[in-house]
Amino acid sequence: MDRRSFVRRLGVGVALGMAASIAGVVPAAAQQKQVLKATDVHPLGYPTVEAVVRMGKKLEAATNGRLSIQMYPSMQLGGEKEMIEQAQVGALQIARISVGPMGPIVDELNVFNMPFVFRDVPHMQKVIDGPIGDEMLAKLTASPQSKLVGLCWMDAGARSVYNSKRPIKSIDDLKGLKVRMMGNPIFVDTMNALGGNGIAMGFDQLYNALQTGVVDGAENNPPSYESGKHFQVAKYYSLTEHLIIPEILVFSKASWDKMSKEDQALITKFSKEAQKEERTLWEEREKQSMDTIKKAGIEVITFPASEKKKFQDAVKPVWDKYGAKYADLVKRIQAVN
Ligand code: GTR
Repeated sequence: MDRRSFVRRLGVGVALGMAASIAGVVPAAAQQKQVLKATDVHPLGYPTVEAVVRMGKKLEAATNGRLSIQMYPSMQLGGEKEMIEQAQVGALQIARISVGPMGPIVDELNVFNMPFVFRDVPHMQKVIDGPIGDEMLAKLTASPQSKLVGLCWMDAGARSVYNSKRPIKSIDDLKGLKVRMMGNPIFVDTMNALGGNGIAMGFDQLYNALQTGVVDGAENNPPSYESGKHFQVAKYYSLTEHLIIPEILVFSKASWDKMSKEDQALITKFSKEAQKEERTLWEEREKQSMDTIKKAGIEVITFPASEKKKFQDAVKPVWDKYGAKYADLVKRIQAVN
């Protein structure tokens, strides 16, 4: 198209737009397109990422393209610590993070970071789907230092230890191993109580640390172990299931406060749906990840109940140190059937 016809078309477009606004066809809000920046440490296709991408499509459809989500996966905007900081200042709007690094910001959330606090994954799911889950999201939102709005929970199964040195078949095999933990003192203390040597480190540094032997191992759920390719550099996976930590979708409070009540309600509604969708995606992915690692020759070690009990007993010092302040909440969690 030559310049003159381009300018002519532009003129027609502007004139049509003006006419439409004057006639009230295009409401003022429709002109304010907003692209919400979302991020996750995991790649496209990972359950948590896919759930947010789907949420973006729904948002776009419901607002005729006025609101949309641009996903920055695979740590493109940094690790979880950086993601939280950017959300707090409104440099991004949506972050999907583990409750692990949220504990130091909103202490009550730490109850979910306590070792063996949940009996199993279905127990954790019931808790986050019920009143305790709602309360914790509300606490996160109300906490002045969080500067975040808690939108919904996401499932992340149970975390288990993997390492490059030896198959861990009993708790004694953990002795002396340098195991990367998420940045939260509870986790370092948990690993130390189990006999290993807990080292706090960002997820973004972990693959290299495993490869170069800075750490001997780490702990995570099957999809993260598989998707992060950690299984290629740490071949022994022992199903310790010592932590069952839900994940959380947060929205920048600075950005949230600038949105209309209607838009906030829409985002809240789609978040709740995302929580359900992610669970189905998670269950499928967990199976696929286990298949992938087994096919790759990974030794997956399970424990008899008697050995599992040793792991549970060993973390008593962690409960002694941190447990008292969450006692009431823990009672309520245990009462969920
Ligand atoms: C994953 C989780 C991430 C991150 C990571 C880690 O399971 O999805 O949000 O917390 O673990 O170990 O840092």
